[in-house]
Amino acid sequence: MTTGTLITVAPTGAESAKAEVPALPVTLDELLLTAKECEALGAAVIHVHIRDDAARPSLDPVRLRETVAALREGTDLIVQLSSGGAVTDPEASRLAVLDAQPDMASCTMGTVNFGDDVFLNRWEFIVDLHTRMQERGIVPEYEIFDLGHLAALQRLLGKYGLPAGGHVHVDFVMGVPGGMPGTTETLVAAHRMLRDLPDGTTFSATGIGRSTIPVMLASLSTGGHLRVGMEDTVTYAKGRPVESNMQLVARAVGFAQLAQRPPLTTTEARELLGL
Ligand code: KMH
Ligand code: ZN
Repeated sequence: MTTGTLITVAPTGAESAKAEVPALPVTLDELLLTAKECEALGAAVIHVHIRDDAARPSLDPVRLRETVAALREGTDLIVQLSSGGAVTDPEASRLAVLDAQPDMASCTMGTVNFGDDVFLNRWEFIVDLHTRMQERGIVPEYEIFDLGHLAALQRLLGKYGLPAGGHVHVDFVMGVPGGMPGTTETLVAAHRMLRDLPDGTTFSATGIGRSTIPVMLASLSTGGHLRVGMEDTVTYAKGRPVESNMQLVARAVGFAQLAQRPPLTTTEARELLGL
């Protein structure tokens, strides 16, 4: 059954430097303004990475709590904190993200080469994240960087049970150098593997860099949802830097409307995700 489109904005990430990408929201004020504007355009979920006063990636617990509170007060968006952080973040700090009590948190389903770095996600760490989120009623978004991560998710759910809320939602992060490519063929392969997951499992997809548009089109045409934002894409078109997250959300909303799958409201999104 075709439904509307869940649109997630990932406005900041941990990889781009403010000096190189001045439009990147890095302060709480910038993040909040971006969040409000993206919500008005049709985003329902915000995937959050925060920065410190020097605009470096941070998992500072106080800042995380303040960020969750400010987003809750200023918007109706579903607040999803990144437990992935930056490739340099230790596991303990990544687990402590859950102490900020977000609505959702990301949970990456395996280790992946990440450009010249390694994004480490050991099995025991994944189990810890999953079970702590179950205990605290935080809904995970399982991040899938490679096809094997879907097999790991099947194993995780088989051994440790469904997430809080009972609904399984995954996000295909495609086109990371070292992960699965951001192509239609790969998205179709990932989509087919969802048959091994619980009935009703939903997915969104994002394509890093220039794979953003092919992945968006492939996701919409296979019944998937969309994640967009400057975490994943800083070039709007050849030779044109992204001006704002709003520009990317507006484009995603336009594609979703063309596909006759308009953006889900935040209320509809909560229902879909089991929040
Ligand atoms: N920054 C990447 C190393 C997540 O947010 O959970 C990890 C990442 C995934 O962005
Ligand atoms: Zn992230």
